[in-house]
Amino acid sequence: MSSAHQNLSLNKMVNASSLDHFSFTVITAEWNNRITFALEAGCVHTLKQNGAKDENIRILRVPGSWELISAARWATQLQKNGAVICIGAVIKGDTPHFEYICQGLTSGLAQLNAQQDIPVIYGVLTVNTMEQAEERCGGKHGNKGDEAAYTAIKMALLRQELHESSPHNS
Ligand code: RBF
Repeated sequence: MSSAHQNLSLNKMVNASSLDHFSFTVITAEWNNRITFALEAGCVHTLKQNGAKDENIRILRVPGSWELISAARWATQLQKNGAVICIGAVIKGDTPHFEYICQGLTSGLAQLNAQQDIPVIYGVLTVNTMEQAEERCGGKHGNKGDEAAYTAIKMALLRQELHESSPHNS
């Protein structure tokens, strides 16, 4: 599915200071790191470009995408606002391992989103070939790390907006 028709830009939603106090944790899997480090760079660049402060961006590395689940859980336990962004690249090989990792990772991160309050963003490529991965970390399909950052910002702002407008908070 192309992202050409997805609304992943921030338009005029964010003014320079609105991300001042938000914390972002970017967790990157080192497996296929030619891809994942490019995704991470895109993600961090987009966070900063939209006003996230250097000192509020934490970058963690885990061995493979499978480990994103534990690290994301630990990160959400420490954060009061903002978002946790998981970055990985799972590339189909000759064995069923791909399916197991993708399925476990997807349901692990889905559970985290369902069970706690900090948004956990799915910035994981699940592709058939290295070429498809390259096209999505700065190639003809853009950089999905940028898109993960936009999603993180939108969710962090949405959560804050809901908290601020809740009658229980006034
Ligand atoms: N991790 C990834 O992030 N992407 C992969 O494409 C990937 N492929 C794997 C293939 C095999 C056969 C194995 C054993 C592991 C793979 N992993 C991959 C690593 C996995 O996410 C995890 O780090 C290890 O299984 C240790 O828990």
